[in-house]
Amino acid sequence: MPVATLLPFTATPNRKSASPTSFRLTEKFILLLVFSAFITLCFGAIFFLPDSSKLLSGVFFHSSAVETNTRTGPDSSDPGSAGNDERVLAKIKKDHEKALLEAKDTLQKRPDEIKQDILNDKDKVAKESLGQGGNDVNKLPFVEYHRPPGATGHEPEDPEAKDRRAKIKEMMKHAWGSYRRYAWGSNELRPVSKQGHSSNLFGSIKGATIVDALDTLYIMEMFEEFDAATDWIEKNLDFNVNAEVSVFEVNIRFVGGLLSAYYLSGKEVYRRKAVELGEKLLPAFKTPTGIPWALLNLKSGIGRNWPWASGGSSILAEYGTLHLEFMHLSKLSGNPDFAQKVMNIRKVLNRLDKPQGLYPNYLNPNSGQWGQHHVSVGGLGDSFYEYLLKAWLMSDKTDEEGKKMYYDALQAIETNLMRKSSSGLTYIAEWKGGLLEHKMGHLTCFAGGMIALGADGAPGDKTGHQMEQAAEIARTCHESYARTALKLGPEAFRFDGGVEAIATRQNEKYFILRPEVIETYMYMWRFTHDPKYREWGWEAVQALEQHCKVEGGYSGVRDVYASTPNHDDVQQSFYLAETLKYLYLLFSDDDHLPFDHWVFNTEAHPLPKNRNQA
Ligand code: DMJ
Repeated sequence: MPVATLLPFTATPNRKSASPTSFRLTEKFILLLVFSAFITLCFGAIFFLPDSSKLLSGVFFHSSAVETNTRTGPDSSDPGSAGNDERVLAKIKKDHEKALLEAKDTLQKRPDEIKQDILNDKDKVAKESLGQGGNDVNKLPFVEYHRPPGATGHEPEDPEAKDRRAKIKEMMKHAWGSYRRYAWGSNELRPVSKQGHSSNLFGSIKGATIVDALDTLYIMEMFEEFDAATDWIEKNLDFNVNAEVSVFEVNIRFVGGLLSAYYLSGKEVYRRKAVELGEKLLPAFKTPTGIPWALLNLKSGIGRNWPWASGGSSILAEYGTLHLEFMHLSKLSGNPDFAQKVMNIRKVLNRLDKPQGLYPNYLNPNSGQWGQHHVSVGGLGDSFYEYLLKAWLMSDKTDEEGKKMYYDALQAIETNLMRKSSSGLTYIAEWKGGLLEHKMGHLTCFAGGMIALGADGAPGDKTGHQMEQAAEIARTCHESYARTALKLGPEAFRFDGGVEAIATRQNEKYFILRPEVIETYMYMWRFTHDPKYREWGWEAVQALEQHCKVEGGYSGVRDVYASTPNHDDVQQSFYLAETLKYLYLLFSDDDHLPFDHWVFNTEAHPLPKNRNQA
């Protein structure tokens, strides 16, 4: 079709320059160009002006949305339309309020938390597009993240508590800052010689202090340090090592630390790393009974037990301290294996006869029979009892089996191990084939906190009785500190040979920055608000500052009865994970990591209770 026919009104008959034909053609061509540019501009404006979709729907898809509504809903002349309008208005109001709340929530978040929310949303959309729950086996299932209450706190109103809490944060800064300066990436710090320290408990896995300290950094709002730790973990934390590790230690410090960091911060990297490490630990359960080995080569998956453990036995406090972390691993990975493994441990235990109702420290993973009949609520036994109680609490009190096992065990401990000294100090002795050794370990002092935590659910009106027991144990453990020259507690203290709460053997006089006594003060403070627990905690702070603080961090001491400290030159990772965290919580208000929502693993890593996981 000729252009002239298309554009009759563009003809300019008076033009003189070129021949009429050629002139007309050129002009028509130019006019065609101008016209098509104009049309393009109009379309461009429609498509690209802000809110063009609304314009489009209004212009081209005339009121289709409105029509859809009127077709499905009552006609405007319908007598019910007034009610409909109200419903629509109510919905608009509700949506508006929801949006306001969300905006308020977002404003309260840190930039990295907002970033994390965006990543979570993206992940959710990606998973949804993969199909229900996600089908990619190499990826973890989508888990909606909700931060449980009390992940961070606020300054206490009480001025003394406020100052003391600030002081603990300063201590954390010194411990962490020194580690960062002198031992970054090593497992622990040698604060006197100012260099890294590696414990063979972790094989060649590195960074124990970083992972153990993560949640303490978070709850103290040391976010810059937390971010530096996260960065190190993303780039350097590697579990593909050809080395033997302690399954228990790696679980409580690394898996526990990573899980807590995930629940506090919502950062996916922690969930991924926790599950990756958990999977590496699973071969430890390949024994005839499913009772795991103590030691495991992470590369070969070959396990064995400590050579010193009675007849090749596994240790109660080690295989009995996996439950909390493994239940969370199943939840976060969608892999039921973790939960099955730890539930099977209970099955094995429940089939066995228990001497006087007690659980011996040693159990052979091949035969499923007890080794030596030694029983302890300290080293080799301690956290097994703690995890029975906390499994019940963490399950929002649905794990009746854990509950029964805990209260039955506690009754047997009270009957057979708990004693009173002649001056009236309550202690928990060790039991060796029916004979009592009147010694209590520093480790055993955690039991004051545990008994207080469980007292509320004690069967048969025993709540008051158990609270008294807990208070008495706290007092005894305080005495073990008060009766030393440095005002720090020995590794073990005795109630025989004319002494009470005093270490008599040279190899029991050391203090390695352990948390258990302060842990018990923290629980007792929360349940009683008796000021003496804060005072006792403060005494410990002063002793730590005076005798353990050195230029390059904090060090353990070799003899708490010597008038001047002889430093052991190790800053244990649990000092940052536990001792400083429990001190900080002791001087915080109760709504910071509230017991209603959190349980602490045995390395003081907070894990949410089931009620938070709707
Ligand atoms: C920590 O690693 C844990 O608390 C464990 O349960 C026992 N010992 C240390 C601290 O003393």
